[in-house]
Amino acid sequence: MSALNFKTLKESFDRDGYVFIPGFLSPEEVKTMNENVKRFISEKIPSMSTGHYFYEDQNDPSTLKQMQDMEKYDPYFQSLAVGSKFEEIAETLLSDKAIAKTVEYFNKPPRIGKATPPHQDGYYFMLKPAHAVTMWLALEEVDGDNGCVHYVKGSHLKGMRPHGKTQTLGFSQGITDFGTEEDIANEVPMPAKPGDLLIHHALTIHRAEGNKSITRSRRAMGLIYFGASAKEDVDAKERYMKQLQEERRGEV
Ligand SMILES: O=C(O)CCC(=O)C(=O)O
Repeated sequence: MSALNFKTLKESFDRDGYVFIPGFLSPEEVKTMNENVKRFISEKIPSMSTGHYFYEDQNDPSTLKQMQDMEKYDPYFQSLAVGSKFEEIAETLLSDKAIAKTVEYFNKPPRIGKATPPHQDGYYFMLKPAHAVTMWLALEEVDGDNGCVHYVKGSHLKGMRPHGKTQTLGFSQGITDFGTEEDIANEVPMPAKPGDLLIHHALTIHRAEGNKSITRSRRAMGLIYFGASAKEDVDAKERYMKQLQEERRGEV
């Protein structure tokens, strides 16, 4: 990757609500990351809290779709989030100290990987203001067939949209009025190669299609950083987590 121009990155992030950095990781770095993901899955899942990992089909471990808080379980993923080049870019885009919140894994297993509902991460974060970024790094080739991310350009400038419950494990909330003319006109698909990095603002609307391929998975890493100056609405968050637990137990 040629040297990044932080000023240009920040300008396009502020304007569009996202940036795309091709080849952010070298093929060697992607190989190391893939090896660590594989190691993590076999070593750590047995000790992870429920709610930190999800399968498309609970009875089939090959359908692992999502993991979160990986940095809490493993030093490799901790070092990815803190004191890293990801953190450096987060600080540039936020113009703030960046607090690493979580390291995630997103897969869409072949054929059964479900769509990611349109949403704004800020709805889940409950921050005032929604001063945070999400990074999404392709671990393999991702395109329209296996479910690339789509961004609605400029949507971060238009505030929070209404969200409601979805049936998608790991993405319990989605925008209820998504699909306006403006959404459709401004939507941009983001195919990516291994090592390419997407970064979006906490208010940027995004979604992904399901995986239509019968042979290819769709694996990616996610990293979330909050701006240190934003305040977490702790009460709202607690209420929301309780609601999720109740939904999971089928109480509501
Ligand atoms: O990987 C996906 O399908 C969506 C990821 C996402 O919504 C996010 O990183 O905020």
